[in-house]
Amino acid sequence: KIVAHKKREVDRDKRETTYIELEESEYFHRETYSFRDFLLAPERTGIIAEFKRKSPSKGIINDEALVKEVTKQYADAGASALSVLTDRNFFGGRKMDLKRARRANTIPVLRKDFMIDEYQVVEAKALGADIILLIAAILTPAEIKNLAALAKSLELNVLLEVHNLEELERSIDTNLDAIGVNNRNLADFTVSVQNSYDLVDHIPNEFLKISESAISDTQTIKDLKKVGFQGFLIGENFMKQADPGKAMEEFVK
Ligand code: IGP
Repeated sequence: KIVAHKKREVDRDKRETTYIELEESEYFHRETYSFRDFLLAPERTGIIAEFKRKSPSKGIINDEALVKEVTKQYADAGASALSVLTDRNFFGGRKMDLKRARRANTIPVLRKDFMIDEYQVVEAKALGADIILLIAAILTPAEIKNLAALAKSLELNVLLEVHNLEELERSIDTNLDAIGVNNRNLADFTVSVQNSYDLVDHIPNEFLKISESAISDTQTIKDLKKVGFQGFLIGENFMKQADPGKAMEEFVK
């Protein structure tokens, strides 16, 4: 349902804003931050802190928090990267949210959306993103290859999200920088961090290893680090608090 909606949305966006206009964006020619450098920096936490107002599984999480303030607090609290939802219909995100996060911060920003078309990759660069997400569950291996190659040519980092071994094995590509294991099953919304433990040894070491979703305590991060994870994508645990930035500050104390 999300993908069908996204296709219509992208068709409309293409008619509204041309590639030439995207390339005229103030951010289009900027040098991106290295996801790897920030994830592995010893003075940072490895946390990819997410700005997410609502989701299909949880409904409204936080519709008052402001993207600029929250992302700045996340970065000050030691986030290695920021994740900003730009899907409006299902996650309450805005493309402007990504621009605002970009403008306010000097760490990598991930465009969190359902990427199905080259246009969105070019648009991600124009909005100021450093990293794009490719979700194996909604893309063919050929699509992943194409979108990742385009992202690389724009100097964007690529995070591939997988949910099981089959997706991982069919989707591996040299233009990927990081593999994220989603602990949330997109088909039924059940969550289990065990999914990360089950898949970690199947991820080749040349890729950054990220555990995504349902992380709500620091012990889980310690345990995930022990088995080889370098990045931890956390949304709801912070966003469900009135002050998500403060929540992250407390979390990393
Ligand atoms: C964050 P959580 O459980 O901490 O809020 O999860 C992030 O992993 C989740 O928002 C997410 C997501 C996605 C959202 C993972 N993959 C793909 C939209 C699309």
